[in-house]
Parts: sequence; structure tokens; C-alpha cells
Amino acid sequence: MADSADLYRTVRLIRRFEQRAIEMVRSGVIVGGIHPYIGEEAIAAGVCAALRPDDVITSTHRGHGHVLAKGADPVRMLAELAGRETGLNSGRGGSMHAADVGVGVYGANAIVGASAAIAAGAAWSHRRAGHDRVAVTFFGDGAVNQGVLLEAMNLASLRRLPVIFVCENNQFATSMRVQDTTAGSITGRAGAFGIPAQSIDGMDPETVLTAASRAVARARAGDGPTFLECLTYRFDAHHTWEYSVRPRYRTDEEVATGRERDPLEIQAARVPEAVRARIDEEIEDLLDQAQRFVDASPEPDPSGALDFLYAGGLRARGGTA
Ligand SMILES: Cc1ncc(C[n+]2csc(CCOP(=O)(O)OP(=O)(O)O)c2C)c(N)n1
Repeated sequence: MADSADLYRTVRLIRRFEQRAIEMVRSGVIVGGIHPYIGEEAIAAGVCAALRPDDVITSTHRGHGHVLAKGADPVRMLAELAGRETGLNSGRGGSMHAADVGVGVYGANAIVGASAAIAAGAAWSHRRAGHDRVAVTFFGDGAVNQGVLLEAMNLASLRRLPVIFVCENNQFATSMRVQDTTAGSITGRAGAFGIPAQSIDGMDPETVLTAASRAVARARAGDGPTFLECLTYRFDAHHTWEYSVRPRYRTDEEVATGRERDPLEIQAARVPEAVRARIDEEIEDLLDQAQRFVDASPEPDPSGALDFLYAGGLRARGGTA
């Protein structure tokens, strides 16, 4: 079981990774921008701490935190964001489609809600193979009205699949407030399928870990899915594109209030200062190493742009096959 220092390490790694990635967006090393996970780190850290290495997750467009918390290499993840050959997916996945099957990351996913069906499928295959591996799917409040998520919940409940549905309710889908998009309640959707659901404080890593551990135990025992609505707040932009466009969908005062409870500070208060200092230093060293790795890594060769698209291979136009 993860202790307080382990959780602090994960929250801190995600926070600093995201801050470095934002700097690299600003300097043009990461092209196309990112969806920062700053403020929501407790959810990835707490849920993934409840999992075994052979359990799997599926993620979202805001997925860096999930990928890191499940154990992907931050160095190769940063190279992936920068589109380098040395990245987790040879630079082809990028920010919104990073995957690392070896550590159970069955992909971030830019299609809102879609990764739930992948998690349900993974859980079903585990069950059929006689394994007790669990699948977690992360998604935002914006996904709760997507048909594919509701279909995945129905299937998971019907077949008692070992899936945990983790809704990261940060109160916004891009610039739309959840109360302007969602009739009824989020947990009520799970109730309609007979899935036990709980609304929890998604800013506290230990609260998330406790709830996720219960859900994992239930899934592993064959008792089926659980739904966790984690109440959280996005501290930064929906997407780094907002830095230049500056849409006004929430006031500065509202953001300041939302940032008052910071998962990093909540977890830091539980860890002795000397331990924190050592962890912080290790993370800065690791991220320095990651940035040097990115700088030294080649850009992909354009002639390979179509590699990996089809199992049978496909050549660029003008090719011979
Ligand atoms: C099916 C689909 N519709 C629309 C979009 C465009 N889109 C990208 S992110 C986003 C908002 C998602 O909000 P939420 O699920 O709450 O996640 P958050 O961004 O708050 O983490 C939308 C609508 C998309 N990627 N996929």
C-alpha cells in the first residue's frame, strides 16, 4: 500500500511535469499545446496507487497525470509530447494519445468518453482469461452524456466486469459549466445501471486512495463495477491555447477560490520536510534529465509518417508498394 510520501511523490511529479511541459509549449518545443492536469493530480495519484502493475487504465485528452501515475517513464513521456522518435510511442501518440501497454496504460484518448469502452473490453477479456486484473477508466464530467460511456456502464454492470469508472468532475467541459450540460446527477447515472456510486473529495490523494482501494477490492472479488465521482478543480487552462485567446468563462476570483485547496499542499502537509526536500530534488533531477533527453532526440523522419498506421504496412504516396 502506498504511504503518504509515495502519494506526495506522484502528485509532485505530475505537477512539475505539467509545469515543465507548459514551458516547453511556450518555447515551441511541444507543438500544438496540451491540456494541463494541474489541480487534479490527487485523482490519478490516489487511484493508481490502489492498482497492481498488471491492472490497466484508459485515459483522456487530459491524460499526462494518469500515464505517469500508472508508471510510464516520465523521460520518454516528455519526449512523446515533443513528438520525438524516442517518445513512448515514437512521437506518434503525442499528448492526447500516449500509451504504454507494458505498464497497463491502454491509451490516453482524445475522443471524449471513448476510453470507457476500451476499459470495459479489457476487463471483459481479463475475466474470460480467468485473471483478477482490474480496469480503470478516467473521464471528465463532459463525458457523462456521451452514449459510449453509458453503453460501457451498462455492459460492465450486466456482466459484472471488473471496471472502475472514475469521473473527474472539474465542473467544466471546456468552457461549459456542468450544471448547464447535465440533467439529473452524475452518480445518478451509475445508479440507473445498478452500479454503486460515490461522490468524493478529489483534491485529497488519501481520500481518493481509500475509495479506490475499496472499489478495486470489489472488482477483484468479482462483484462488478464501481463509479467514483471525484470533485476537483482545474487550476489552469482547458488547453494551453487559452493563454493567447483568453476566453472569459470563469472569473479570476472564482479561479482563486478554486485553487485554495491544493492537492499538492494537502499531501505535503503529511510528509516530513526533509523527506519532501529529497523527493523534490529527485524529481527536478529526473525532469532535467528528461529535458536533456528531448533536446538530444531526433525529430521523426517525414518519410516514416505513415508507418504503424496499418498492420499490413502502407507506403507514402509515390512509394513502390
Ligand atoms: C466526442 C467528442 N466531442 C467533443 C470533443 C471536443 N472536446 C475536447 S475536450 C472537451 C471537453 C471535455 O470536458 P470534460 O470531459 O469535462 O474533461 P475536461 O476537459 O474538463 O478534463 C471537448 C468537448 C471531443 N474531443 N470528443
